[in-house]
Amino acid sequence: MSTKRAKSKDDGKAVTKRAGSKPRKSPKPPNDPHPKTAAADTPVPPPPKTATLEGAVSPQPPEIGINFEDLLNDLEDELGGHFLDLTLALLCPSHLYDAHIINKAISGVGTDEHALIEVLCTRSNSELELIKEAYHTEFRRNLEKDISNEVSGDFGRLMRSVVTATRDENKELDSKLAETDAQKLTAGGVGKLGTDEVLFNHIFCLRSWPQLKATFEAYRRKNDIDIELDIRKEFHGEIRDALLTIVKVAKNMQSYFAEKLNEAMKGAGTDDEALIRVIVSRSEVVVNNFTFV
Ligand SMILES: [Ca+2]
Repeated sequence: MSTKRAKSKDDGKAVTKRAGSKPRKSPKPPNDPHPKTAAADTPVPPPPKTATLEGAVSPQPPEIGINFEDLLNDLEDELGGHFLDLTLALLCPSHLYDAHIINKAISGVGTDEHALIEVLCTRSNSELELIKEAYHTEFRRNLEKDISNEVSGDFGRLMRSVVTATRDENKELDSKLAETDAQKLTAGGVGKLGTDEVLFNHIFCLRSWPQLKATFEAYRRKNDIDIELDIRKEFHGEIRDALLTIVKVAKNMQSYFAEKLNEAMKGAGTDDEALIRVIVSRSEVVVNNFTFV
């Protein structure tokens, strides 16, 4: 590719590039050059060097032939820091990127529940299927089994249900069902001592997004209170975060991700990893009509 070398800036530092020869580095997936599998310590192979931009999701692949390895090497020469991470991540197909995010979230000691919730509770069935496929290809592991092993309790059950990718995707609304579900959620939540977690799991993981939105509206009409407030009373910890995420996504997915962006940037400093994760995962979906709240 280009042999042009010029000054480039990243993180405030000017870097002078050499003309002519350039070091060749291995292409790497975003954020995590060689992530390890959850259980085995086997290095994950980098993306195939013969890969082209065919299949990349954002930006759309150009029609002209570009050697992917050359492109990655040139980007690594020209850029650095978080801007390089972001650029490489944007070149990665979103389901592959998500597979790496999940692997990183469950690898090693502990679990990054926030990343797991953000990815698994917001993707469509077809996206989840692609993620599972990419996870298997990249790490030679079964995502559903890894999730089962990694997270337990009510939160684990919810994550297992979500990852089965069986959410109804019928676009037609059933208003009677919304009323019935709102009634069941009331009876199984604030209407009883304790909480019927299985019921919440069933409705939140199987109903379509528009159906859930209608259910939450019915819940508000019936109880004169948003379901988020009752979820906060009935649940604690990660299961609460996951259910609240599903409510927010059902009501307005763009607002949910706008909120995530705000969380990543507010206050002193920036959660760069979360910022890159949100920008990359939504770049092809909402970048043209983002709503800031
Ligand atoms: Ca209760």
